[in-house]
This record gives sequence, structure tokens and C-alpha cells, in this order.
Amino acid sequence: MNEQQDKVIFHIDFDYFYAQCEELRKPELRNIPCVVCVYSGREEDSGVVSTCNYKAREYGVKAAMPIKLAKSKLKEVEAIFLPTDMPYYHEISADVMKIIQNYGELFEQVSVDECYVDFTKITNSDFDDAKIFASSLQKNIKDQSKLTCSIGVGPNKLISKIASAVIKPNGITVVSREDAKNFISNCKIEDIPGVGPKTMKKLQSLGIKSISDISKNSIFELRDVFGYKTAAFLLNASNAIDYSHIKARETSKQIGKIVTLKKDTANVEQVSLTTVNLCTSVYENLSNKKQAFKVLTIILILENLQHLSISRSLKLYTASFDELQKNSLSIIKEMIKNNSISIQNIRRIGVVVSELKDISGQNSLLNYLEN
Ligand code: TTP
Ligand code: CA
Repeated sequence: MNEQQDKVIFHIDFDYFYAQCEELRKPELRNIPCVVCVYSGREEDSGVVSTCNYKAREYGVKAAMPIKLAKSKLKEVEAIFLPTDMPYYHEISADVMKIIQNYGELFEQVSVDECYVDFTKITNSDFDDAKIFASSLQKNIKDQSKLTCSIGVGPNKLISKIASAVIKPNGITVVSREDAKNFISNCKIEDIPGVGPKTMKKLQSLGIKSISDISKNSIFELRDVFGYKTAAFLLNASNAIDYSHIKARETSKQIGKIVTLKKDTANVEQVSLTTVNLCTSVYENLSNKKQAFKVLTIILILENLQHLSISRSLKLYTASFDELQKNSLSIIKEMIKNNSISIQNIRRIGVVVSELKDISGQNSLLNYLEN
């Protein structure tokens, strides 16, 4: 099996995001249609719907619809129309993405409410484990943020992205490596991200009506119409193949490391030793970047894939190894005690520091590090 074939990629998409953010601060909106609008300001009610909750969708309201039309669809019922509040949605987005990033795996945020994560290691490259893990992840996100999301799991970004839209809201759709070809063959061509009206028109001109039809063409036939790059993309997509990588952002706002314990030797000493090693690695990274941190998160993933994480905000920024180690060990002790965890059940441990601050301008860095 090569590296590509081993992957387990998650696409996480928050449900009716802007409207769900509105419900978060006004829970009474949950029971009525709630429509978030971009008002053009030209005249009252001119503009379009940005998104709406699922109650409003029951009446046929959807994104990009004129506000006037949405109002007419909801004229018989009590409904609320709100203007967008982008700074607020971005604040919530940063918080929920941090929860996902705290798992310490390769992460790429692709929009305000969507991200990809490579969970190959945590799931051991197994799609049955991935299903269990997806439930625990979804629950953890809900517990911490009070927001629901839908998760698609697949062997690559393309399949996971399409899968996340299959069951919504609060859905989980897992498409294993073996099922991927069959899954994509049953999707519509428009479901492939990036395929718009222009591409559809060209495909129709070739007599191509389905994803299976695409896969029957040779790269040469498609290349003449689309150019090599798009032809290769379409042909690969029609065979459930996608070579695109998860692109972690350069400006990472946290430093962390997560490792798997050797199951047969899990004991208190090993857990402590692994934690100290993780702290050493995080500390090295932190001091290389000349940064201090304020928030420490410990992640424990148990044998049954249950995920536990605790974040502790320190009183002051610190770049001290002793502080990092002392706090990490005490958090782990607390987690084991509070959740009655048996040491043998711990499968992975992670140490993540965030709320980083540059200290490269400090003249006496060494002093700072030791304080
Ligand atoms: P989406 O993820 O496409 O939609 P959604 O989160 O509202 O609903 P769901 O995923 O449950 O189907 O878009 C994310 C946010 O982007 C959405 O909350 C509002 C904004 N958006 C617009 O402003 N205009 C649009 O036309 C679309 C599609 C989204
Ligand atoms: Ca969404």
C-alpha cells in the first residue's frame, strides 16, 4: 500500500453556520425560521439571503435567494431576519477550528466553517475506527462549542468533501477506500468541487452525462477539450482519485505534538516519560521560534477512540520548560482521576501550546526563558 492509499481524511463542515452562530447567542431562535441576510442598503429588504437555519429551509428558503422572496415564503409564520455580523462569525470560527486543531494532526481550514484534517494516524488507517472516531469528534465539538457539524470521511479530500454533504445537519458519512469508486459513480457531476456550468456545458458537448461516463474517456479525448490539467483532474475524480494535499498554514498559532503509546507497556512511568518527551519536543520548537505561550492543552485518546482534552490558561505567558512540564503532568493526573481512566486504556497523548507570543525582541532571552 502506498502513502496515498493509506490516508483517512476528514472534511468537517459546520451546519447553517452564520445562522447557527446567531442561535448560539439567542437560543430562542432555534424554534423559529432564522434568516441571515446581506442587505444591499439600497431600499428596505433589498439584498440576498446569506444562509438560514433548517427550520427556514423547510419553507424553501436558501442561500443567495432575494430577501423579498424569502420573506414571502415565510409570511404565514413567525420568522426572524438578521443582518450578517462577520466579526462575530469569525470569532466563533476561530474558537471551533482551535478545538479541531488541538487534535494535533495535519489541518487545513478552507473557509470560515470548513476544514480538512488528516486523521490517518489516530484511526490507524482503518475506516471502521474512523466512524467511531468521527462520532467522538462530533460530540466533542458539540460539547465544547454547542455547534453541530457534518463530517465526511474518505481516502482523500475529494471524497471526504462530497461525503460531508450527504447527511446534514449533524451527519456522518464514511466512504472507505474500497467503496470510494462506487460512491463517486453514484454522485452527480456537479457534486465534484470546482465543476461549474462552463465545465458542465463542455462535458455535455462530448455526450458525457454521468461520472461513470467521464471515467470511460481517455485522458487524450478529455485533454483536447479541457487542457491537460483539468482533464487529469476530471478523470482522476471520476475514479475517486485525488492527489491534492492538505495544506497546513504557515502561520500556525499553536505548537504541539501527539504520539501513540506502545499498548503493551502502558504504565504510569511510561505515560509520564512520554509526556516529558512531548514537552521537550514542544519546548524545542517553541524556543526555536522564540515564542512564549499562555494556554496549554493536553489531549488523551483512549483505546476506544474516545477523545479527552483539557486546556489550562496560565496566569502569565511563559517560555519555561519547567512550567510546561509541571502543568502537563498535573493536567494528565487530573484527567486520569476525573475520568477514572485506566492507564492501559490510553492510546495517544498530545501536548499543545497556544496563544503564542513573540519574544524574539527580548534582549535577554535566556533570562526570560528561565523566569
Ligand atoms: P455553507 O457551508 O455553504 O452553508 P451553511 O453552513 O450555511 O449551511 P450547510 O453547510 O448546513 O448547508 O456556507 C458557510 C457560510 O457561508 C454560511 O453560513 C453563510 C455563507 N454563505 C453566504 O454568505 N452565501 C452563500 O451563498 C453561501 C452558500 C454561504
Ligand atoms: Ca456549512
